[in-house]
Amino acid sequence: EPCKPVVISTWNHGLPANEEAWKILAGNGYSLDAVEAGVRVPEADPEVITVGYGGIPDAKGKVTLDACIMNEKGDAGSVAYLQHIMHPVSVARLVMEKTPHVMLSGKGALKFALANGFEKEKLLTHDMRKRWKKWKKEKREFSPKINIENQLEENHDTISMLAVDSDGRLCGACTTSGMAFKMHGRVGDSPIIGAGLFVDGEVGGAAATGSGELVMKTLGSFLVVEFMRNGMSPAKACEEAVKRIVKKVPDYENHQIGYIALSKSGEYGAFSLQPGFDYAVKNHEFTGLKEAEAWLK
Ligand code: SD4
Repeated sequence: EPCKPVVISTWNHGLPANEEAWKILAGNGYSLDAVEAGVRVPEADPEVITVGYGGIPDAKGKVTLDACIMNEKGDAGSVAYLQHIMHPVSVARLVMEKTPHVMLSGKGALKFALANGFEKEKLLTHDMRKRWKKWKKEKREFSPKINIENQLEENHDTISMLAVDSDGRLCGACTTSGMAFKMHGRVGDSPIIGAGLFVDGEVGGAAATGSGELVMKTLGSFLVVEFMRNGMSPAKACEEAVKRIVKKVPDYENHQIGYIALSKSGEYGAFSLQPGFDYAVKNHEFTGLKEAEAWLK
């Protein structure tokens, strides 16, 4: 029997995020509150340069954020190309709870956030502004790079989080500043329901990190959940979704993709394209990082 409650999230910034989520899960709270509280940790942390405040800007030096959230009933909310707001995941939650829509973008999303009490903040840190200036001087071409440790253009550090609470409710959230120095206006997979995140409370949830375009073209998270629906384990479902990319995308070797998945019962797993994809897990039996198996060795 898998252990509940449980929370899993992408990369090592998932460790402190899981701890925050756990405070809610351990008190028999709602997994939706847990995933929101969890991913707000890296959103507010300037050291995490691929999410929220302190995120890497786009080619024009603007920090533009993508995020979404989904609950066990299939309700979803999302924001894309949102500027000046530190916690896009919380705006996404309000889109889900307070509007008849799923997704708001750009200026409209900002207006909605401000109308709901969010503060306008400066998200581009001094440090990131300097690095962006340096990037601009050196090269103007956008070129995604796979994960190389401690490299600024670490292009895959979205936080995606999935949790099952003690009542068996499965929810997920995803938030990112997107690809480093992306084209101005570019939106990735992270706010796209079914791509960066998908939850079916009767089956399981899945979420992605890595080159968003590849995830979008294969509707990766939805695909993982469908594989689980058809009987695959979370890890196997993630592997099959990575293999779909390998089959469909000719230059897949230049990219990293990581999927995490969690079943309704609390079984979890992950798989990545390149080696080196860590994900953070917390339940009553285990707290720590696991390295996903990878397609390329
Ligand atoms: C995106 N999937 O925007 C995200 C990138 C990522 O840090 O994982 N970034 O394509």
